[in-house]
Amino acid sequence: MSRQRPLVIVTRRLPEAIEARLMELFDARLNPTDTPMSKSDLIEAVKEAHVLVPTVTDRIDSAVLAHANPELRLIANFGNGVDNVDVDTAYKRGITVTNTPDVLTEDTADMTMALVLAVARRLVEGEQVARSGEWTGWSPTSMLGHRIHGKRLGILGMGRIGTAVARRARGFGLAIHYHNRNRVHAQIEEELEATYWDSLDQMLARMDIVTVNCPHTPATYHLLSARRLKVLRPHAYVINTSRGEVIDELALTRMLRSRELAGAGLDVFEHEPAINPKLRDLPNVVLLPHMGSATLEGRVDMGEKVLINIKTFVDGHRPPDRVLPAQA
Ligand code: 8YV
Repeated sequence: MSRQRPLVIVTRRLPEAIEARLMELFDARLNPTDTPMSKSDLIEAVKEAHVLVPTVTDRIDSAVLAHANPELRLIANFGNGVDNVDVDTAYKRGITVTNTPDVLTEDTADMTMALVLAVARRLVEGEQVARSGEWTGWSPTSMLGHRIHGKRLGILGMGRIGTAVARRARGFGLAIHYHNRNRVHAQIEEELEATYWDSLDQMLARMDIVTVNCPHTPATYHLLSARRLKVLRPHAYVINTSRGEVIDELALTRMLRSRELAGAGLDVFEHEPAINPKLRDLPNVVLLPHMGSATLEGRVDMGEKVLINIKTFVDGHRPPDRVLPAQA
């Protein structure tokens, strides 16, 4: 980076305090209207930037990176998941990629549990009845959901967020089961009284609720495929606060429509911001607009991470949240 103050292009609006600090420290170009950038906007950005700060709404793929100026040295993603960035191509071009782990773990785990409760206890339907002015009064058989206490929760992906979900779920009396690339430390299994399933199919066949907490990578794309969804029992609920691509959304929608699955709580979708209209029509789903980490505190912490990653990099050190390609 040749200039004293590197040109940092930020693709979306960030919390005020973070934007102010970015302006103080760097030659920052912000996006005050918060309009999502088109592919050609992104190409223009990488032609100029020394540091790019994208978010989940920006696809920084090899076609975009092909236009990067040689001085683009860092992509400091505002977000934990980096499936929006072609990390392999960036690495090959000598561009460092960083993300914002840890700081959104608790908020995302909270939202996962909120969706478990919302689906099982029909919170959205109940709220609509109360708000409609057409509530005719209490009845022993109205608005019956299902108890979660004593049920089996299968966590798909036992990383930071999956573990935080398990801790909460224990408090709700759920039995913890999990599938992960690697078995977690025995001490954590013991603390959570968690059962590890090497076979995802075998776990799915026995669960009452499944939460998706793994990242979207080539290996996890449609991990919950049409075939695997069929393995679930008809009373099961599926919750996803990770990435839509991990589930075959069309197959899930079909099964929810035919009641081969009892319900779903989805904060993420395969083709965001589009949501399958057939999914939107279903009464047995709770849909949220990708807001798992949407707390003011979380967004400020994510911004702080972005600042630290850029500053350490610009000062010639290795940034703390460096993301490497899978095979590096
Ligand atoms: C963020 C997320 O809001 O960090 C992630 O991986 O999914 C979200 O919670 C988003 O990615 C910001 O870019």
